[in-house]
Amino acid sequence: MSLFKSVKVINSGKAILVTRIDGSSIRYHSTWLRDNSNDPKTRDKNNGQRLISISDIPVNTYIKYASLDKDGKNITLNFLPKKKQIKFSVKWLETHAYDKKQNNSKVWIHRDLKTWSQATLKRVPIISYKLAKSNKKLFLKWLKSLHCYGFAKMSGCEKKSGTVIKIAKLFGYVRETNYGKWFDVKSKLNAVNLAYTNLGLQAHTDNPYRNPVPTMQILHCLRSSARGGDSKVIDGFKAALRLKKENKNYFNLLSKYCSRFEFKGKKNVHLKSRFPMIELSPDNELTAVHFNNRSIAPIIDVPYNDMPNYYKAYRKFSSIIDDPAMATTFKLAPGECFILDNTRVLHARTAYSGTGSRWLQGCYTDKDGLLSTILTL
Ligand code: NM2
Ligand code: OGA
Ligand code: ZN
Repeated sequence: MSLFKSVKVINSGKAILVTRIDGSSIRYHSTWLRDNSNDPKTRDKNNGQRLISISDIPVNTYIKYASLDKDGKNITLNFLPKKKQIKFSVKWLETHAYDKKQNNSKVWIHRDLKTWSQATLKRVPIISYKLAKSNKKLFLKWLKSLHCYGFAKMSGCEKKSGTVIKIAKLFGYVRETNYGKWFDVKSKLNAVNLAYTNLGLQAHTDNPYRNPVPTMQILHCLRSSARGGDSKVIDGFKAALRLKKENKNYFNLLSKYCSRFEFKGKKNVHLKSRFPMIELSPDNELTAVHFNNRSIAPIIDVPYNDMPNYYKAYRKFSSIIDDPAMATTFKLAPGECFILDNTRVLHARTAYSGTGSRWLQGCYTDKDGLLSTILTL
């Protein structure tokens, strides 16, 4: 961490400019600094939450004096018109720097994430239920890889109904939906959802018809003696980036216009949503993929003139998703489960035969729990 060499007040106190030992410099605004003060009147000492609101900071806040401590580790700022003296550590200022070049025109992926295809995810990160419970270090490593790839496996889980809830509780909270706290994925008569048949399912994200979508899913295997029923997972971010590379216009169409999704259950269930198939944040971070051929509803947010190309883009994206080179394929054995980031990783299954049995149990949970567990372990 480079130390600061000097600090000076600029722009009539509306900002400071600090110069580093290496000669480079960086600026911070007075209102931003005042807002981020860490004194006990600004933030509660007990819980760290902010006690003030933005209206408590005068519009004409400025810095009268700024000085660098002798050891170069802190700077002291004197604010006016509301008199206040605040210290900031140089280290804190460096980690929260915002005066830097930003490239907002590029689609970006958070640096903690790594995209993958069949070739790059040969070795699926895996842990046993027992180790997940008993070995903090290995468990944390596994959680981080789940976060990084949006996918991981667990082995050695109990082959008992309801175990999927125990797995979810290892790192988060179960999201109850109209399908229950957890659900049986089995072939049923008059199935309310095609997942509850023995048909193959094209790679998809679950519940795109629900807003907010469940951000994680767990599928746990209890029986798998039927022929077929293999699982496939695909990195939706990798697929989106491939689409962008192969046809930028198609990528733009799928991120610019919303698709529609809908699910009608038997009783008291009617879910509708509106999401782009490729979701970007305002600064062009790839934030989610919503893709499910079974639940897409009539698309009505694409202007007439763009509709033919929108369909071409949709078709192309679908063919990338179907490309075997994108997918990691495996067959779950009883006692195994996989966990995925449902905003990013798509899953599929091949059809299975009527002889033998196949029984999975699934549940939804959310990424906030996963991230919080990673940060606190
Ligand atoms: N189930 C398994 O999102 C979907 O409709 C896929 C979800 C029924 C909870 C299936
Ligand atoms: C699902 C699903 C896959 C499978 O339940 O959402 O996609 O392998 N199931 O049965
Ligand atoms: Zn599914």
